[in-house]
Amino acid sequence: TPIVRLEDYRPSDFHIEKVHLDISLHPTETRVISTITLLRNPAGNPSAPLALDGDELVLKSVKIEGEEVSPSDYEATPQSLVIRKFPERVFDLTIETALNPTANTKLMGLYRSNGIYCTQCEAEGFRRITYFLDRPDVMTVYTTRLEADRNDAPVLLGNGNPNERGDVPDSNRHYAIWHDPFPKPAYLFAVVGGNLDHVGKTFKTMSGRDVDIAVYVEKGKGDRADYALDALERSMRWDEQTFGREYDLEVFNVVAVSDFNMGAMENKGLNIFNDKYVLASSETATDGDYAGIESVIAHEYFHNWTGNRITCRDWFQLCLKEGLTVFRDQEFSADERSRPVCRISDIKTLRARQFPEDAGPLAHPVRPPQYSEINNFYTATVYEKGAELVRMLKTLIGADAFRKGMDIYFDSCDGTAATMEDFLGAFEQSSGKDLSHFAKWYGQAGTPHITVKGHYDATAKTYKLDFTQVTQPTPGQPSKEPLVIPVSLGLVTSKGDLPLDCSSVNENGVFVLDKASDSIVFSNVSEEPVPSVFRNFSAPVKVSLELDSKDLLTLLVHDSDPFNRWQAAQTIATRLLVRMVNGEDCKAEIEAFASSLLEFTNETAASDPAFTALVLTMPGESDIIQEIGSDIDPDAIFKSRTILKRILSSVLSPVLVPLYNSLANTGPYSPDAASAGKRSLRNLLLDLIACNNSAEGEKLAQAQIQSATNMTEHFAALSVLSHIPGNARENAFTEFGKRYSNEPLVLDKWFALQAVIPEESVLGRIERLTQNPAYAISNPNRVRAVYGAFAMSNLTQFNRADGKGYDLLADLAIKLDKINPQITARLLTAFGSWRRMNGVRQAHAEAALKRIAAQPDLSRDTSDIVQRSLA
Ligand code: BAL
Ligand code: ZN
Repeated sequence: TPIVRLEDYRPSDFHIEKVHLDISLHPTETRVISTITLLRNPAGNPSAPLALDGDELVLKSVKIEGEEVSPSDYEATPQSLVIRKFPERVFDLTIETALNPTANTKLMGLYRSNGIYCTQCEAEGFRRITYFLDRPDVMTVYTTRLEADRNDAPVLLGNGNPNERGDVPDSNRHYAIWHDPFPKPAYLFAVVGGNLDHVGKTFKTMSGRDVDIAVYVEKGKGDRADYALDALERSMRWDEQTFGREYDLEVFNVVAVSDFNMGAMENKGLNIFNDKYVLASSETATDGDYAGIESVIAHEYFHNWTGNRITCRDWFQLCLKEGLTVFRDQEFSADERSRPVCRISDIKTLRARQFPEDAGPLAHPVRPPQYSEINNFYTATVYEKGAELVRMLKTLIGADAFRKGMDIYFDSCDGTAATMEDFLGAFEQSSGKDLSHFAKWYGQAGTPHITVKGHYDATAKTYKLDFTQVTQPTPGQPSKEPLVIPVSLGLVTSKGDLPLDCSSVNENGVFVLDKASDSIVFSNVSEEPVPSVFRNFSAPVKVSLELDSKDLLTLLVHDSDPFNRWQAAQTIATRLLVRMVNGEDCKAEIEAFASSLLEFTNETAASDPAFTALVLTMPGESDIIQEIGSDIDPDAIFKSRTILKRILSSVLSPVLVPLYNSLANTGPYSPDAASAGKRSLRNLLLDLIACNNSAEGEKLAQAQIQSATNMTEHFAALSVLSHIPGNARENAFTEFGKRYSNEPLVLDKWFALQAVIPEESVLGRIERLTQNPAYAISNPNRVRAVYGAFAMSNLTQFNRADGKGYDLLADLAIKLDKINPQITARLLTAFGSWRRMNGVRQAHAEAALKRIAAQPDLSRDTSDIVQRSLA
């Protein structure tokens, strides 16, 4: 497979002044007539032929200035159209292609989802609609005429503003013309046609312009679109207030479809969403779903400035829009909800998804230097680590210079296809700082490991901190350089934070580590403190700090930084878990730790239930794997976690049931963060009760299912039951499956919950789930619910010693690759930690990967992941 390299970037040989698309929608015979106005780019190769990208296209005709071009004057394949004879001036090229949206199961380009015509063009889907210069630095103005059967598709939507609509005389067809005045790359193109319901309102922008905003959903689901509309309105207001960014078109439409590869897509003025991130009602969506909708709606909306108005020069710059936009949506959620709770949740996601990626065969820098399939780089590294780099930048230059830098970036790059260098340049200008060393974060893969040692000198009243940083080699990068690492810190005693008297620490308590090792000394330190380092997770690094449990408990109770309070408990628990995995019995120590958590719970449960729930949630299996590193025994990890939770439950038992009862819901459901926080603690308590007393847990869970007034309570109770084998569980599953048989998004939760049951019989259960009438291999949400949950979240069964878990995924991948390569490749990233597993597991995983690799006609997506995983 050809490799695309950043260093080979060359400007396009042609500009496109404008494009006019005439799309006549039909389930199997859609016609696309594209007229592009072209001229040579003076910066390109003056003798280059016109080479347009295609993908599985059927060409019907080619015209230049309205004249049919003879087939001898061009070379056309489904993958490209090369024209060698054309006028050396501005000219119109008209291309007609024929598409079959119904047969398009890759869900890239134009396809049908439940009868709705929709498109997905990022990264390279537009070339599946027409031949084009499908690269993000070719930006142009689009006018789209969309035509369809009036009954089949009464709603016709496009990018930009609506211009005109009407009936096609003497037919049952109608049309709509949309014009987008903002030049954009092809990946932001979109159309939708279907029989849709919508909710909408008028949004007044900060300069007083009226914008019609609307959320379109499948017929009959209009009552589930209100929260998305509300989140959209709040996002628009927030971007005005926080970054001074105003919306720029007369309309903004969001459309939810049920078959979608990604979460959502930021097409200009016409965001298309996976319905999972739009549809919500208290009966069908959990608190987590509501939070997800809020953040994805915000994310896609924020792309209007960070992604659309300023786009990427090439796909290597993907983090320019994604890392920055994730940062923006995280800040939005933090402002709308509890900032510490959001931050800890984001860090948990980063550690669970990005850290393993950075430590495995698929590790790559936030700005990768090369790719063979760009779809495989929509990763946790580009998105989540990319967001952390933006956050570090803010920490390093300060909030004022950061905001000024964003203004400079918006002013200087608006309307362009930009690079990371353009972005960082704006902050060099606003801060007056040289960011060239910081920029190495974008090119170096791997998670830096920081070791910190503290020494107190009681006589001199000084406290010294020694830092070292090391990053392990990653594929293609055998040696690593020291990075610029902002260390936000404090010195904590039982009376709280000490003043920081140290010239190396700025007024915000930040020390910048930019060497392999460095030390700092604090003066006037009145008593021996406990260092609190990497407050608020100030850098995406792993930290080793020699603190004993007593010190960590001091942080849990007294640290002014909520993240490090939470981290202190996590560190204690992780250490205990690792020792247990190694065969130690740590009962007495676990009990002591649990007693501290009991005290903590008594103090914080009432005032901050959401934070309490986070502290009481023990480290995940993935945290333990990362701590241990290699020769992983999944069964031992599972067992240790179970024992730890049992002991915690038993020590907390005096408060569990009373607190659980006191948090019972009164009044109607509201998805707000405070109410959700109470539910999260209550549901965690139910889980703890069941850990140690399954009879009591079963009884309470069944009662909670009966009394639940919303899906959060209902599903949490079902989750608790799912860990207790027996009739109660099976009956509850059956009931739930029946009750929601017509609710695919609800069934996805039910699919996933069953797929992660850590029991040998789960393989048969998965087989049965895929026989459910609601299951469809063609729908990414269903496949992710069953196989994604199994492979990513069922540690013991996916990594079974008999290899049957790996085989299950391999069998699915071989089948699915012919239908949807993008989803197949994504699922196979679950093999990313196969070399960490112990003995026989590795051999089974390798055999499964090799079996996939040996398939004929493997897609580029799947082949890329499999090859890199085996390398
Ligand atoms: N651009 C693809 C989906 C997203 O990150 O918004
Ligand atoms: Zn995005």
